Amino acid sequence: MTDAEKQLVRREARGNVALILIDNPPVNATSQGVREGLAKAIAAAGADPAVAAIVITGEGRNFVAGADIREFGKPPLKPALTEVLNDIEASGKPVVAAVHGVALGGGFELALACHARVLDPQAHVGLPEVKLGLIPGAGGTQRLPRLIGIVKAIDIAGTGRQVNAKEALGLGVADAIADGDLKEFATDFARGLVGKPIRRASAAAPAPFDQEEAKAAIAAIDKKARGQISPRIAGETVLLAAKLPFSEGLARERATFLELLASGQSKAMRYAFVAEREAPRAPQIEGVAPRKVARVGIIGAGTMGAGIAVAFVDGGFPVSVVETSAEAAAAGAKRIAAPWDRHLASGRIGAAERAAKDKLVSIGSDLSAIADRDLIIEAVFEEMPIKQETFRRLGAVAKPGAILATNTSYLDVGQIGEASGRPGDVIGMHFFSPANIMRMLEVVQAPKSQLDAVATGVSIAKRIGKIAVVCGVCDGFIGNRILAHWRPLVDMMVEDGATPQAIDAALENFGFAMGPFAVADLAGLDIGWARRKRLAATRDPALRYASTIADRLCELGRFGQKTGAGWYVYPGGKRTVDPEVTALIEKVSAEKGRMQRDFPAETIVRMVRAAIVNEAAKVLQDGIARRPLDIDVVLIHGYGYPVWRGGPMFEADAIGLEHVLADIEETHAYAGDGYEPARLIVDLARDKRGFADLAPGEAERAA
Ligand code: 3H9
Repeated sequence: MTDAEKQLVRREARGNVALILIDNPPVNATSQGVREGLAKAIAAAGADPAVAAIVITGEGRNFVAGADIREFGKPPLKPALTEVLNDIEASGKPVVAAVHGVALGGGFELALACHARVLDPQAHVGLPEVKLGLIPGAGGTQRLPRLIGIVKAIDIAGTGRQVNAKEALGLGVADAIADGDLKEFATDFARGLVGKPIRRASAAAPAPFDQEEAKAAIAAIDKKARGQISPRIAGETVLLAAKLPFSEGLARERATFLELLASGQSKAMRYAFVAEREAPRAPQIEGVAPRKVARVGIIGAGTMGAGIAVAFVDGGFPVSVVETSAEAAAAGAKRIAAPWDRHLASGRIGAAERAAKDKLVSIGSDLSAIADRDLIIEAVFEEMPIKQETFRRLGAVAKPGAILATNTSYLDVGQIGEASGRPGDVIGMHFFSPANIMRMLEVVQAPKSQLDAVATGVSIAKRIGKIAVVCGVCDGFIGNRILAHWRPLVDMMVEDGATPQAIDAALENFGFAMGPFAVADLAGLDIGWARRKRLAATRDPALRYASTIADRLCELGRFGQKTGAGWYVYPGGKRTVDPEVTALIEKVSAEKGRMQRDFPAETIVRMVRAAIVNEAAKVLQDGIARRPLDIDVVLIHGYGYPVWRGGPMFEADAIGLEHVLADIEETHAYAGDGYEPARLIVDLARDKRGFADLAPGEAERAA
């Protein structure tokens, strides 16, 4: 072995068992050096007469997290993982995988090629390739069904979900769960296999199964994938294991894997994977140390405040919540407890864990309770005077150096910060609802926010499992500003002849989980109504007002799902078109004298995407987002933009900005003022460049 290989794959002797250790931080991906090192180590152990059995394991936090994503798209380097795994499986000496942390993708495939698998109790295994627009490419779709059956393998390969050790044991994919030290346990286990017949997954036949059940499982996975193709293909490739000999199935799997690797969907999903991890590394906070946060305070225990409290407690932080009165505090306590009580009832958490949650929260109505807190998040009503008053009081009570964060979705964080008397400590933390579930978090940097305060917002996000994107101050920051721009466009279309259900269907077929009218019904129409009334006096009369129908629905008390009716009605919980709404739309359109026209689904989608990309470019020009990837991450994780499209900026580049510009011009011609093409897109399209070609700071110079 060369020095480089020794570092990546090492061999240690444990009596007559060879322990092969993969050591390739951060996650032991099967990079070229690992594949080569593994091949050599297996060959050497096979040839060594002192070795009777072999254990393969990983150093660090994981077994192996899969193929090296950074090698994808580059010319393949020998040896291929498939060949290495075939060699491992062919070994005449028993080979045991000792799995801790995660064994994912190629890592799980490595474990499947071994003759037995021993799992740490906390280990997880899975085939997440579909989440990168791929299918397993090193035997996963052919070995797994031979071990656990076709239908269960379709589920695991088609969904990409992680399977815990207990389930893995039940499925028969794990042979044992380690008791005590994993390496020792696995070494003993391997020794126990010496002299016994070797069990090779590839030699087994999948158990008999119900064809119809398998087809239904694939159809269900395909439906959930909303336009993403790899989950269905993964399921279909698993099905081949029932029809083809192992080697042919393996060849078909490999060919499909390579085809998908070159597909637009996989490129988009791999980009999104990297973008999600890149987003928190905002250039302005590079090298800036965050402040220490051990204890958290939250002002307000309404829907948002309660969700934020749950998120922090779930992240292990002691949280003190302050409400306006004892009654409000009691109601807030109930809201905070609700998700944990549900998890307890469903068995997701046990009684001890449930009790531990309660120990971390205190709630009352005395503001001094948050005086010792390192981070205080305000989640009161979305009204500037109320927020300012809260910050004035926080400025007086909070300890020096505490970070004061406002959970606002639209308001000026700078103005709120001034009220505290210490604007340097103030940032925005815009959580998305439900705050304990949604992973997106916009960390808002106001002009006077100190960089270490911003860095703290970002680092704390990671600690509670959120994805932070840093943005500047404007009405709606990144996400809501873009939403507020394109949302009126579909209202205009409804006035001009499109139905809400046609628009929802078009955008759901595009890949959004829910169309905009269904979302409005879920979120509550009253929120937008209140905002429109508040802004009525300052509205630009040159802009077309297309919310009349929404206003009328609210006047009728139709606030959406919570009142049983909004854009739709919900008999038995099912979203249903209401003839009354259809009549109302026709009436308002006639009153306004709107010419009716056809909106094919393709036009709806093209115009909406054009409006999103156009406003996103303005967000870049204005310096609200520093990088196109920030926008993609916000739209994917905050607004359900289909991840297999990579987000609007990535998709716009893939389409070509000159084509997107033509769509923007068409949208502008239709929707009028406010929809003018962004200078940045005009410039980039002229130069045949894309968003990905932007140099740091270039977008702002285009403004
Ligand atoms: C595959 O296996 C194909 C095969 O079937 C066929 C082959 C022929 N490669 O997420 P984190 C980096 S497809 C390279 O922040 P966590 C990641 O970029 C693969 N790098 O940590 C980050 O680096 P940086 C199937 C990888 O603890 C650092 O590791 N496997 C890879 O929250 C830490 O990552 C998957 O899809 C990789 N495969 O979560 C698994 N994975 O700091 C994808 C991670 O420089 N990975 N990195 O940005 C994961 O799900 C999570 O990363 C994991 C750790 C659960 C492992």
